[in-house]
Amino acid sequence: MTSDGLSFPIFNQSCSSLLCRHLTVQLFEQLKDRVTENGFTLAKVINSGVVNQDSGVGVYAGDAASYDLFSPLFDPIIADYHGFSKTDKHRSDLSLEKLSAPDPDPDGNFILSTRIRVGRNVANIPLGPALTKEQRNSVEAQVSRALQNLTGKLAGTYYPLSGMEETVRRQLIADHFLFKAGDRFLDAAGLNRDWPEGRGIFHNRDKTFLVWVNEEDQLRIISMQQGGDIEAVFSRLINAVKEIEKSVTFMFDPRLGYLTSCPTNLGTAMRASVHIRLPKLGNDMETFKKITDAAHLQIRGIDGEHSETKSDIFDISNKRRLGVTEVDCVQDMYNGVAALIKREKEL
Ligand code: ADP
Ligand code: CIR
Repeated sequence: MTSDGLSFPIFNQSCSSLLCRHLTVQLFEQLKDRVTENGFTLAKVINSGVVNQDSGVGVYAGDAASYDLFSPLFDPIIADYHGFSKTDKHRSDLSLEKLSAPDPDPDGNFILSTRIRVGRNVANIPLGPALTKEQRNSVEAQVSRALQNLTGKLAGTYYPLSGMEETVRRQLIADHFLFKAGDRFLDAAGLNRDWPEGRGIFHNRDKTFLVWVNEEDQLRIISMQQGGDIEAVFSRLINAVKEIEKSVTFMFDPRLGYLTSCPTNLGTAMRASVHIRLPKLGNDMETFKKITDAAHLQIRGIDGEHSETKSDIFDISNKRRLGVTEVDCVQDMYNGVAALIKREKEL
């Protein structure tokens, strides 16, 4: 069932998304006739959460104006997810020297790989859910041109999704480098329109620096490598972001930080994660969750968001991204991972 925007949506009894918890009939009536200059409406904001009743959040913004016009719905969802109030102001800080994260697993017994990504969108155009085909193609042209100019260890090649060999595409996904196709949450948000045109991936030779183009956000800038050297991964990411910023101006809001299509990514738009093998904690989810909750971490399966864990390997990452700095995000991840390893060794 899609959201028609005329009548209050039907939510299943089992629905526990932030959307169904915060959208009241009164709020729906207040917002249902509002439209941004890019044609984004309440029906579009909530469609993903109405179609996918198992959403954790369920809302997307179509443009910067969506966060203003639909703020009576977005603000409580943002407060609930990030603990960020209406009067809070985001601060960005990409200083490597403020991070204290020595490799928590120097013998390589637990951490398989470390990855830090940030989402970015181009200033003065809509976000992905309201982007036209022409605008999306123009983002791809602008960003791929900027990336081709990178030098040294960041130098690499842009591979458009259109025309990519199926075996290559599947292997890139299996190796955790490329986004999947057909995500139903993104689909209902309007983010898969005209697929695969305008999408692609850039990476350096070693695949330690990658950029996804026109997936959930127009850019996902990624630094990753085997093992647990978090500082090396953060350092490469900072360098890459600064280089790309020289030729692309990103959408930034003084209160909400970097603007992204999903409100969970606002602020730093950063997810710092490890893939970590924890066989003992994996069998004691109560203790596991206690540690991750205290450290503000999220547990995902290793095939990306909404994937289930099939083995004793987990994806552990920072949950908070707004109202905390980039350094805080990585520090949260480091602190929690160090605590998990300590507990795993004790069990
Ligand atoms: P995002 O991190 O961009 O929000 P996903 O959770 O869907 O999106 O993850 C995207 C891909 O990155 C998936 O293939 C996932 O397995 C991979 N990934 C995430 N963290 C790591 C990590 N620490 N090491 C290796 N691959 C990772
Ligand atoms: C959902 O609501 O489940 C999806 N739209 C994705 C939400 C973002 N991810 C998250 O909570 N970590």
